[in-house]
Amino acid sequence: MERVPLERKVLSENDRIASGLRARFAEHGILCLNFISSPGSGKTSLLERTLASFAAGEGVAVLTGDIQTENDAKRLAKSGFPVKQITTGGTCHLDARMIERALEDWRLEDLELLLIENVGNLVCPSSYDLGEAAKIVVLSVTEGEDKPLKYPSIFFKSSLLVLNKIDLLPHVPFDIDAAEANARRTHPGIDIVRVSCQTLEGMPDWLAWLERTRTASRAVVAAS
Ligand SMILES: Nc1nc2c(ncn2[C@@H]2O[C@H](COP(=O)(O)OP(=O)(O)OP(=O)(O)O)[C@@H](O)[C@H]2O)c(=O)[nH]1
Ligand SMILES: [Mg+2]
Repeated sequence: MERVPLERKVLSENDRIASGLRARFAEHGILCLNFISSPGSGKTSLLERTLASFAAGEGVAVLTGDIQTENDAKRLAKSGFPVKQITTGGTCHLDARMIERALEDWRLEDLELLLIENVGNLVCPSSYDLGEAAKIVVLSVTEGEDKPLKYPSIFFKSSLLVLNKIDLLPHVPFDIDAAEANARRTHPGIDIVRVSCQTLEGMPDWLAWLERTRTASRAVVAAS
């Protein structure tokens, strides 16, 4: 079979499973967020800081994707919240089937927020719907302000851009205003927050975005 029709078939099968997941998340009132970035931009660090902001016993859980190791799950499990590693064994993105399998032995009734850290990659994960309510793209200041123009798909599909590692701005030639302008050129409606997972600068802006999104999601559940 030619590559393009095969790719289309794989993606439509993924879409079918993802819409089943989305329906289950809606049924259980779960907000699911899919974090995507290049390797090392700070997805796990952002999730560590985020989990630390929650009260013990909140209905929060994390799935974290990696090609090879369990390192991120070990880091995130220190929070005390349920965490599961999905090791893809070479695949450069998570897909909906992997999420479905990972959720098999979790009680969705107990969850209100599901955070998914995708495999570090700015290209492939953008094509695979995981049933999430929103994608969040993380870009760090060491990566170059042109990335939203070079990899437009993930910036176009994301609801929020987290510009991370702003503590490094004095040390790198990164024009953060140009990065934001490039992101808005690709996706005019994208929300943007600037944070440092190191110094915690900007963290309240990210947590406020998350809280607004959780409130909006609860309102949808209440109305349905
Ligand atoms: N200076 C600085 N370093 C940071 C910041 N956030 C993360 N780092 C560092 O960047 C490195 C990568 O961070 P991770 O959180 O592992 O990045 P990741 O996106 O989860 O990486 P992958 O899972 O491999 O894709 C680590 O050494 C972090 O300590 C930040 O805000 N400032
Ligand atoms: Mg990580």
